[in-house]
Amino acid sequence: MEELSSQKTILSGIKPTGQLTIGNYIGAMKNFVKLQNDYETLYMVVDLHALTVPQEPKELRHKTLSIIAQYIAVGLDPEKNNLFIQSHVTGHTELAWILGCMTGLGDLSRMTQFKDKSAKPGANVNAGLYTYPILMASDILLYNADFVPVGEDQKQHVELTRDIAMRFNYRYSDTFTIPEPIIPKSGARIMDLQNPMSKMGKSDSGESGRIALIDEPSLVAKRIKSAVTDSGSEIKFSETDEKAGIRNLLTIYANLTEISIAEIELMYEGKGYGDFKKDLADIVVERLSPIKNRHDDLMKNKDYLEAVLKSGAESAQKKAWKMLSKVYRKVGLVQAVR
Ligand code: ATP
Ligand code: LTN
Repeated sequence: MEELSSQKTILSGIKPTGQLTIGNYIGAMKNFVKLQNDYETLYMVVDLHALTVPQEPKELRHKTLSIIAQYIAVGLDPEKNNLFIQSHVTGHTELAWILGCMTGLGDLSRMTQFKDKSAKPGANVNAGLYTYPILMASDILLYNADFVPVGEDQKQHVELTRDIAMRFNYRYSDTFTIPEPIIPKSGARIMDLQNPMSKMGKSDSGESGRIALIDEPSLVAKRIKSAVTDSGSEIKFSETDEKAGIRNLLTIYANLTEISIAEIELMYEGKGYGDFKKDLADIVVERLSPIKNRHDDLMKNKDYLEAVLKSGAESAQKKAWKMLSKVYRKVGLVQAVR
């Protein structure tokens, strides 16, 4: 990441589909925090994306605000970052329409996230789930983002965004910046604690397979201690499927402490999974407790959160209008007289 120059724009978003997990934190939010000092940063809660799966309206409102509070609680300073809610800015869905008219059905059908989500038993396979990557491309291109910090599962969507942007630029002349994903080398895919062959997801994982940033400390410890491992006993990183559980726990340990995996292996030579899990439970609790406390305080201060959102949306809206009118002009729409 060292080679990134300043003045560039960083943008990312998280869906309010459930409680944020340590997967969201390690794969994406840790990078949001790291990048906040040197770049222009826009971090959204992408509530329109959440509607691709059925949501209870009251809960959706609560989860959306709770994620804004968690953005601040993990260390994003609202003075330095543009924190806002996607639906507060007009332009995301409008640009998505234009981009949708330039995106092939074949491209959308290739998307792994669509294939996975629509193959789930009882899945509600609606048009929004299918066109979701176009809205994501619009989120990114609307602000000319240079870099997009995300976990591994979003790489394909950022690649599609790049293709759409290049297609538009080729057809209508240079308009969009071609964005690049920023994906952490380690921790880009934290796995479900009960099923370490699948990704920990805030809405896809069962309760015992995930840890939320705002879970009670006793629950956090319990989840780590009951994480699935294997019949072995050595604390060693291995790429084999059998070792997926311990590999995932080692990755979580390394990412929350910044101690390298090799060093952790040395620290636990001659010790068993029980000792390792006990220490990891303490580490996760120690790391998450201040986040939970700060979140809980912020949720009692709705006026403050609303002020943050107002200023975030105002400044994002200015940028969005500018880009949208440029795009409308380039594709040949007659300018409205206002
Ligand atoms: P859902 O289960 O509802 O699909 P999710 O937990 O996958 O949600 P998103 O809102 O889709 O979360 O993702 C927010 C960010 O967190 C994205 O950048 C995504 O790549 C990253 N992310 C999500 N899950 C993980 C994970 N298990 N490990 C690392 N990064 C993750
Ligand atoms: N598709 C992403 C969420 C998302 C996003 C974005 C991420 C929507 N818009 C723009 C980065 C940039 C997901 O499912 N995690």
